[in-house]
Amino acid sequence: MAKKKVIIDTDCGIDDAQAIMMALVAPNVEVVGVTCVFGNGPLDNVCQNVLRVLSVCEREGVPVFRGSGSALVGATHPPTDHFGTDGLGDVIKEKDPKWEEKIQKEHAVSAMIRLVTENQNQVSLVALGPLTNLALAVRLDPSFPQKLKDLYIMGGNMEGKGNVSLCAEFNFAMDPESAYIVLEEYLCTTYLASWEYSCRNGLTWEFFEELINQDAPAARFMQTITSKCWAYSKKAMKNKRDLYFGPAFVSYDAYAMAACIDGSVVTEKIECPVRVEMQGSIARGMMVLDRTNELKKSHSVFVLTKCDVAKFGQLLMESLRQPLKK
Ligand SMILES: [Ca+2]
Repeated sequence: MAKKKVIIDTDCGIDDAQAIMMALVAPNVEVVGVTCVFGNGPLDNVCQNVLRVLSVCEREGVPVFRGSGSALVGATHPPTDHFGTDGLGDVIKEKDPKWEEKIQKEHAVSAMIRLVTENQNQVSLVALGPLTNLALAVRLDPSFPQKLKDLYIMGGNMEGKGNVSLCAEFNFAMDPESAYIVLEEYLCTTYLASWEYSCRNGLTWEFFEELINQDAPAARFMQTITSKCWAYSKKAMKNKRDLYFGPAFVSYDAYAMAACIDGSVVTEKIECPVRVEMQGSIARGMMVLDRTNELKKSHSVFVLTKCDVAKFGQLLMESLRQPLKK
């Protein structure tokens, strides 16, 4: 069977690293490129983080492209307290002096358009960061979305609960205009793994311990980057997530990736139009579900609601058993 071609658009924080590893290990997936965007860290850090993940998995052949370093509108001030200032928990000391040479010369947005045009209706795009590169892609090539096989997004919210602000989820809040453009103009089949979806399908901290204590380089890498990160500490209760959903280990981006790799991981979803709020003092960046079609939109997306947590956990476990034996 032909492998599923996947482009990963990422702001490579710790959960992105997890999601990328999940794609790399999946036997039915070919990662045709990784495109970088600002978000969990500044763009330079994101690029280096992706290279580190590929190196740990001994998959340096996957091309990495540099994309947008800031939002379409307004200044960007990503919080630095979640996955550290570098996005990977501020524990990696050694820096590859030649990392810039390992990044492709072609811009991420051009690469996305080229790869998808060369493989029409065959590429799944998995977006794990702010949607700036995707918004630029549809501006440069309005036919880009219809050339995709499908689109998977980690982002937005479905219950009005926010993590980075009162009502907005991080990826959408970092660039609300781009999130708006993508959800209005990408008329391809779209699956949304919202913040609440991942939080409602969390795993136990006992599972997390088992996950990172596996005997493989990728597991040891994950253990290192989560070692000093409060987001991966079960002691760091009293955050919004635990307050809303109870304590759990939640690897956000991995939920969108799992849906792409194996559709049967998703057991329930809602099909409806959605829109992103761009104005407002408390709801900027919030996604709303229009279940009664008041917005009169012609396009609906699939908002994921329930996950086969056991199957998802299995994908996580396998993703850290890398590099694969040759
Ligand atoms: Ca991310």
